[in-house]
Amino acid sequence: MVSLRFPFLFSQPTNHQYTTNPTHGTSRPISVAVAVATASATAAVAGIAAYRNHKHPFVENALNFLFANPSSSHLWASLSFADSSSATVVDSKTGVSFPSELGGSRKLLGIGLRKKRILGLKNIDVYAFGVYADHGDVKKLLREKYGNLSISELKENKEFNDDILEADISMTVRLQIIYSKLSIGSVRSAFEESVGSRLQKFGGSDNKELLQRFTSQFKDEYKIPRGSVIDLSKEPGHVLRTTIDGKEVGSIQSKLLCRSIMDLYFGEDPFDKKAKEDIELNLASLVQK
Ligand code: DAO
Ligand code: DAO
Repeated sequence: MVSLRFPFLFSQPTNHQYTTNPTHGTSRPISVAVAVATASATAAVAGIAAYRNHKHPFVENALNFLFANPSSSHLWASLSFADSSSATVVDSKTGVSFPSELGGSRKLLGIGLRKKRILGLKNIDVYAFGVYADHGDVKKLLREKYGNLSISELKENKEFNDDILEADISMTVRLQIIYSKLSIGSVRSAFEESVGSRLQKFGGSDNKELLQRFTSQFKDEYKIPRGSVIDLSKEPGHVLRTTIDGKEVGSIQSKLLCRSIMDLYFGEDPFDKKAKEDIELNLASLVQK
C-alpha cells in the first residue's frame, strides 16, 4: 500500500480529521510514503511527481487546484492506495471511508455530514455522504461555457451553480448511515421535510405525487442499520436510481427530483457548507481550459 499525505483539495469539515485508513487492502504492497505540505514547495513537487506517476486523476485534480490556488488554506488529508486505481478518503471523526472513484468514471468531489437536531436538544450525526460526478460529463457539458472563467469567478457565479444542479451530469451521492436507530418512519418524515421543501421551491406547484412516488420505493420492512450504504445516482436523462447496500430499490425519471436531491448537498442551503464548497471548487477546477 502506498500512503501519501498532502494538503487535500477538500477544506476540512468542522472537527473532521482525515487520516490514512489502516484497514484498506494491501494487495500490492509498496513501502513508499511521501509527505507533501503547502509550506514545503520542494516536498510538494516531489509529491506531485509521485502522484502523477500513479496517474490518479482524482489526486491530480486536487493537486492542480492546490497549485492554481497557492494561498488558499488547504488542510491535511490522507489517502490510502492499495494500488494505483483504488484509494479511499477516511473521515477520522466518524471513521467513515469513501472510495475516490465509483464505477470507474465517477470521482469523489467532496464529503460531509448530515446532522439532525432532535427534540430541539441535541444534534445527531445521521449519515456521512460523499458526492461523485462523471468528469467526462462535467467537461463535455460545462467547459465550453465556463472554461474561460477563473475558479474564483466561478465560485461567485450563480448561473454556474444552477447549471451544476441542472445539467445532465451523471452523479452519485453516497450516504453511509451512522445513526443506529433510524426507523423508516423517521426517514420518511425527514425527507418529506428536506426533499419536499425543495420540490415545492423548484417545482412551484403541488408535487405531492412525486414525493409519494419517491417515498413509496422504501418499504416498511427495509432496515437501514448503522453502516448501510445508500446510493442516490443521477443517471443520463435525469433518472434518479436508488440502491441500498448495492441492491436497486427503484428508479424515477424526473429532472425536478434529481435537482431537489442534489440541492440538499450543494444547493443554496446545503447540509454541510464545507462539503458544498469542496464540491463546487472541484467542479470549477474541472472546467478550466
Ligand atoms: O430518532 O427521532 C429520531 C431521530 C431521527 C432522525 C432522522 C433523520 C433522517 C434523515 C434522513 C435519512 C435518510 C437516509
Ligand atoms: O437527509 O433529509 C435527508 C434526505 C435524504 C434523502 C435520501 C433518501 C434515501 C432514503 C432511503 C431510505 C431507505 C429506506
